[in-house]
Amino acid sequence: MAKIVILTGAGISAESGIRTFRAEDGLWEEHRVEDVATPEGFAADPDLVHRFYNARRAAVTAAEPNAAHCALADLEADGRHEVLVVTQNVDDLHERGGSRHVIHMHGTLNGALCAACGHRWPAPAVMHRTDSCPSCGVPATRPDIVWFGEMPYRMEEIWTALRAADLFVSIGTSGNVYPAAGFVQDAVRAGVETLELNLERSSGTRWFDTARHGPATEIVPAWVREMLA
Ligand code: BJW
Repeated sequence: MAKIVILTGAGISAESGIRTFRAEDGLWEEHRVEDVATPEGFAADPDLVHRFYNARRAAVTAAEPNAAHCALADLEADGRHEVLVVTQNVDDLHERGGSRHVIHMHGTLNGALCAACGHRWPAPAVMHRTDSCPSCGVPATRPDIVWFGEMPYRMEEIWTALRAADLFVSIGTSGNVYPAAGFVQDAVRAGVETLELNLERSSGTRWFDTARHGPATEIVPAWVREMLA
């Protein structure tokens, strides 16, 4: 059975109405990235960071998976390929689209993390700085999100799957943020075939064996149809 590792980024959720990250003005939902996506930003203004993620959680709850999420679930459900989705996205649209094997390497909006003891629990719809950890009782609740300077989750598992894959596919990611941006080079070194599906050329396009450009809701279902033909 062919093993396929699929890396996804913000572009796959764009047509579900979730904004991507790198706007031309360098701002993200009107905030500087350093203020809302670093441990230092959280330490400086936890109320701001909680408000930012509470708003994003609400936006994701109101969104629906699109044809690209559903196509990847169809590829997995078909059973002829072993499919692992490694997503940088913190939304749950892959799971709601039907994918079963999903790794959230940058965490999830549905998770809460205690900055004091490391305990994790399901996030309420609205989180506050003063929420106490259900395990240690310390009011140090943060979103279970991997910020800049922090180690992404389950990296050994991801690299092992990548090296053992027959095909690596990158969908809807700009290739600007490491370590995910380096997966294509890891795959090439391991002799794995590589395919990019993105709206436009990414920073890493030159590394891929093949690249197809267009909206995810068109090019991902088209690729899956070919795989299942
Ligand atoms: C469409 C579309 C449509 C649009 N259809 N496509 C200097 C050099 C190298 C590295 C570093 C460096 N200085 C610091 C670093 C490390 C740093 C890093 O990479 N920084 C760069 C900015 C340079 N990385 C880290 O700190 C990471 N940790 C780390 O490295 O730990 C050490 C380590 C060492 C060794 C091994 C392993 C680890 C942590 C990174 C955490 C990233 N966190 C964020 C925020 C949290 C999530 C959240 O709040 O939502 O994750 S940042 C943000 O970027 C978010 C995303 O997951 C991530 C990637 O963005 P993505 O998905 O690519 O989105 P965009 O917007 O950039 O691109 C969208 C793409 O879609 C575009 O190409 C569009 O064209 C396309 N698109 N519409 C198809 N309809």
